[in-house]
Amino acid sequence: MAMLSFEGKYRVRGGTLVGGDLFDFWWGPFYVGFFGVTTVFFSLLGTLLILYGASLGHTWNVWRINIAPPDLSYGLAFAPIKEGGLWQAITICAIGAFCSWALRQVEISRKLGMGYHVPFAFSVAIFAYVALEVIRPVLMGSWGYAFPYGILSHLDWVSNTGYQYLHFHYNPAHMLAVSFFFTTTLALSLHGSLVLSAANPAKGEAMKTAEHENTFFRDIIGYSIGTLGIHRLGLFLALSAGFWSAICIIISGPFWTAGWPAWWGWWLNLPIWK
Ligand code: UQ1
Repeated sequence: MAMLSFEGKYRVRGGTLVGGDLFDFWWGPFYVGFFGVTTVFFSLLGTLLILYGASLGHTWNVWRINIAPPDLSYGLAFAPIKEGGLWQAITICAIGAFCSWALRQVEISRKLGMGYHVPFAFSVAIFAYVALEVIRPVLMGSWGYAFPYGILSHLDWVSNTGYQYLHFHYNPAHMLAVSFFFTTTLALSLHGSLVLSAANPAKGEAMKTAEHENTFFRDIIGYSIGTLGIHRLGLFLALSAGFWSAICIIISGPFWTAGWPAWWGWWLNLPIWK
């Protein structure tokens, strides 16, 4: 079915979570819905607050603009607007926009009768952000532990926070996250190259199919995970990367305060070395 007639068939009422029919319409190609309105509201307000925050700073150099969270001494209270309150408002807007976007994905999935895999996957990315900006600062007792909004300043934050634990690569959850990130790129490069190789035969020859793809992997490693399986594996790998990233920072501080190399003491202290 051609795209335009498909859209005509499936642009149907219903599936909304909030607002009933009120926001159940399209703006050009975009489905709006209640959460389309809230997405635009939070993104616009957040962007304007970032611009205002930048205007209060010392530079318009995009690399060096910085909007910092409140000082540690404010704890978990609201801070004055020019002392981190702006950062707090921007964070509320960001979370509002991200969650609105996820819920708009849910409404579109419901309309189309699809599974919720897309909003579920996006929610893991939201979880990673919320882990850094809300969960860990709340567990540590101050918004000042969150990362600042700025290209170089947030890199400085990552470096400083990492060195506070001496060597962040010894964090076992960080090890898992990094391994999942690398394995994700391996899986996508295998999958992308396999599909393109099947879709691009020699000139004049017919395009190859899933049977060729299966056979390639059975010939080379004795196993093919299958065309649906590779997408399940890819989603699992990518979500695991995001999930363990969130875990590795949540445990740093709230549940482990020494350097991460020292965590491996349990290995050195095993009775088998005695
Ligand atoms: C695979 O087995 C498969 O099934 C045919 C694909 O689908 C097109 C793939 O993209 C890849 C990469 C594989 C091989 C993957 C493993 C884990 C054996």
